[in-house]
Order: sequence, then structure tokens, then C-alpha cells
Amino acid sequence: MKTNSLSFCALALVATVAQFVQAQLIRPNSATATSTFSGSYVIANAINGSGMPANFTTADAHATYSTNNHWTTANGQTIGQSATFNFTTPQTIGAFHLWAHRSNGIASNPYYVATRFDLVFRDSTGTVLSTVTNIPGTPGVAIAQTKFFDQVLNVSSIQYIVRETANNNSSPYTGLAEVAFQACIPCSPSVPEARNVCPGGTATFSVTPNGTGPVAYQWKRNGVDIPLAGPGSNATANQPTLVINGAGPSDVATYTCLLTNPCGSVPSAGATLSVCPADFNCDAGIDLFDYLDFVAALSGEEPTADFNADTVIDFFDYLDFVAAFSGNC
Ligand SMILES: [Ca+2]
Ligand SMILES: [Ca+2]
Ligand SMILES: [Ca+2]
Repeated sequence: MKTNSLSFCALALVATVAQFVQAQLIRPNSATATSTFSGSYVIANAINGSGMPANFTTADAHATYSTNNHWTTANGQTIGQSATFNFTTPQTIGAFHLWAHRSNGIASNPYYVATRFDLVFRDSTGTVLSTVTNIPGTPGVAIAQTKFFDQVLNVSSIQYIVRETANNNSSPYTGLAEVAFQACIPCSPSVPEARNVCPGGTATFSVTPNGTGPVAYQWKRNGVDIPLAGPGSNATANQPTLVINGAGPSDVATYTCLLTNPCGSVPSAGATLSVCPADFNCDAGIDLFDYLDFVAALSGEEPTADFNADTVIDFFDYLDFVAAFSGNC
């Protein structure tokens, strides 16, 4: 009995979350298209929830082909064709969700999703507010494909223009199964990769936002903001890629990036920078050539042979190098 009760609570929670996500989706009030296969495949089928479950979320799959659940263009009309989605009340838009057409095999190319398209945002007077070009689409995806862009305010219409279809535009048709929009999606940052560089080498840490733009970046060293100028500064501390030149002991740390977009701030996972002293020739590997180069530097009295940084080149540098060489970094 207790298990049943818990299950019921869990189901209720899932339903609540699903409804919340649905509530965030912005659905167009009307739509027009430049090309339509027939009266059964009109653009209205892409905005009325047909083929979707009630209270659908972006994780729901659109049903496969049926006459009145998707929009299809006329035979041979694909590239340059468009659909325009209208909002009765101007909207703030920062993401586009599209469900691709899912053929039953009638179409000669079952993947007639647009593989590249543009979005043009207009206000109520028809003035273009923003254009996002060459957005990629992926064939064979049943759930929503979500596209992010810089948030646009006061949007009354969005034109979706087909630029390319699968198989080098060989599809005779294109279309959409369903669309929805969203004002803002929080960043879901990619995980920066750990780096291990030689002394004086260059380390880079990168993060992609996976959320609505515009996105501001602030890299942190051991949790502390890296300044753009002054002591401990780095001019790339506010960029998607942090570049650390001339890596040394003071750079050894865990790096994270705080991403801030119109819906809030989200930190990335941390990535460590380690400096590997035994990679003497800075080729990202430790092998006999590092040993040979170090011994050559020793006999040449090169400053780089001052391995323990005590301004004297002597046998202790050799011992320290050998110790580092046998270590694993
Ligand atoms: Ca539909
Ligand atoms: Ca090496
Ligand atoms: Ca020394």
C-alpha cells in the first residue's frame, strides 16, 4: 500500500513537471505557408498539437505519418519555401522547438526534414527584428529538436525558410510535424576538459552554453573570478575559451566558467590544469626525447635546464628531472 502511495506521488510529480514545461512552450496562434501539398497537409497541422499527446513536452515524440498531423510542401517545392508563424500578442523568443515529419514510407525520401533553415523574426509592422541563418536540422529525430539563439523581444511573427534538405536536396518534399517556441532556456554548459601541459605551454578550456543567448562568460580559478586586467589577469576570462599562455605552477588549479544568459547564471563543471615538468620538449608526451633534450640543455648551460628554479644549474636539476621523468603526468 505504501509503495502504491509513493508511486502515485511520483506520477503526480511527473505530471506537474510536464505541465510546467508545457506552460513554458509558446504556441503560434496562426500560420501561413508558401507551399502546401494539399488541403490535408496544411501548416495549421504544425501548430495545433496534432500528432502530439495532451500537454506534450519537448521530450515527446510526434506521431508518425497521418493525413492531418503535419505540413508538407508541394512535390518539387523545397528550397526557399517557408512557413510563417504568427503571435496575436507579441512574444519574447529565445528558442525554437521543431518536430520533424515522420514518414510512413510513402514519401520517396523518408527524411524530408530541412537539414538547414533560417528564422526571420518580425514585429507587428513587419519590420525584421533579427535573422538567424543556417540553423542545422537532423533527420530521423522523433522528439523535439531545440535551437537556441539570442533572445528577441516584441516578436509578432517568425518565418521559417528551408535552405537545404537531406541527401543534397534530393527530397521531393519538406515540411514540419509540429513547432513551439520558448522565451528562454537556461544554459546547460558543456564540460570543459582537463589539461596537462608542459612548463611554459598553452592550455585552453572551452565551454559551449547550450542555452538562449546572449551569454556572458566569467572564468574562475579555484572558484575566484579571473580578472581581465591586473595581477593574475587573463584577457580571455570573459570568453567561451579561456587561453592560458606560459603555464606555470601558479596556473595549476581547477577552472570553472559561470555562464549568464537572460534566464540566469549557471556554473560549468570544473576542469583541472596540471603542468607536467618532465615534458621537456612540450610535445604533450613523455619519452626518451625529453630526457635527451634535458641532458643536452644541461651540458649547454641553458636556463631551461634550471629545472628546480634555484638559478643554478647543477646535479640537483638532473636528479629532479629524473624524478619527474619517472613520475606519471
Ligand atoms: Ca502536428
Ligand atoms: Ca615530450
Ligand atoms: Ca637548479
